[in-house]
Amino acid sequence: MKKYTAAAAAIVLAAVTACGADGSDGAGDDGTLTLGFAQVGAESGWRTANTESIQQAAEEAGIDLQFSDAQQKQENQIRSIRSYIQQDVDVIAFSPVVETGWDAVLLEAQRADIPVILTDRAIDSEDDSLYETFLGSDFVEEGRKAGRWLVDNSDGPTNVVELQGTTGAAPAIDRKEGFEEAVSGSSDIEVIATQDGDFTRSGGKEVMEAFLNSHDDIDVVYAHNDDMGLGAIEAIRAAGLEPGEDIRIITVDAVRAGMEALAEGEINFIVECNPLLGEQLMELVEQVAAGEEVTKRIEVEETTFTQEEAEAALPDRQY
Ligand code: GZL
Repeated sequence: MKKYTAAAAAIVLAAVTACGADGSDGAGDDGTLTLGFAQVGAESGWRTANTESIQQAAEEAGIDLQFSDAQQKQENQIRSIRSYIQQDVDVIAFSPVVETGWDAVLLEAQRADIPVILTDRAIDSEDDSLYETFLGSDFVEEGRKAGRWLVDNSDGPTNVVELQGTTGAAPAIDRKEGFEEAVSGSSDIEVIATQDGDFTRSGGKEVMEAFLNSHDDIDVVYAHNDDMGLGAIEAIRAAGLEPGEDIRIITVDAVRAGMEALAEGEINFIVECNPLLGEQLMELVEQVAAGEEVTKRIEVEETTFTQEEAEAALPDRQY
């Protein structure tokens, strides 16, 4: 009997030690936290600033960052999240490229007892226990700000073409909703065409070229991000028209290239979307890794810029 008891005790001890040694119940052996981050891609100036903010903040916080770029493909983000589960990281964070299709992989993370943080973009799920918190912007309000500016700065019939972000992405869905809500009270403002430009400069240029070929009465472009707005500027110039004058342009983000075009008069109004989420994200990583309760939705500060405001703000912009 004694022989079996000792053997059984050895097996239990080995199991417990093995479990504790792989850091599955907290930070690594030296106390360093590991964060697995699955980024959308590198599609825009905003994304670049967001990535740099996360990488710099992880370094400053002494957090080991495992980082992946999904090239705007959901299957790549899901693959990265699964690899972080396999690695048994302390926390997983990601910016969901689209709103749906995440429940299965997030359930796997939950069963592996790895907390998940959503940054930048949200998911559309019935089960909000699948993530600890969302850190990012109110995209519907961003759309409202764009629409309100147009209502306040239009005189008479105004035809708008809309360059939408990636189909199914929270910022694309919400910025469209907010803009439509804000202009719905003005019978003069009509969205005569809307199409997905995938948040990229080339996508914005291609869609704007198509709009210009099929419409000769475009007054305003509403682009869901600066990069598509900058692509539209190229198409408008190629058509022999003056951006900011013949066709006015409203965009969202306020990255450097967009702010420079605004200050030069090629863009007329920009709604800021703050990409600098890194510091707040690392604080949240430390809190959830320690098992602390965190607020379910944390929205960041952001503003808007006219051409005059852009000129004044440019010298101090971080991105
Ligand atoms: C918004 C972010 C969007 C930016 C685009 O938070 O998800 O994705 O507005 C980026 O520039 O591609």
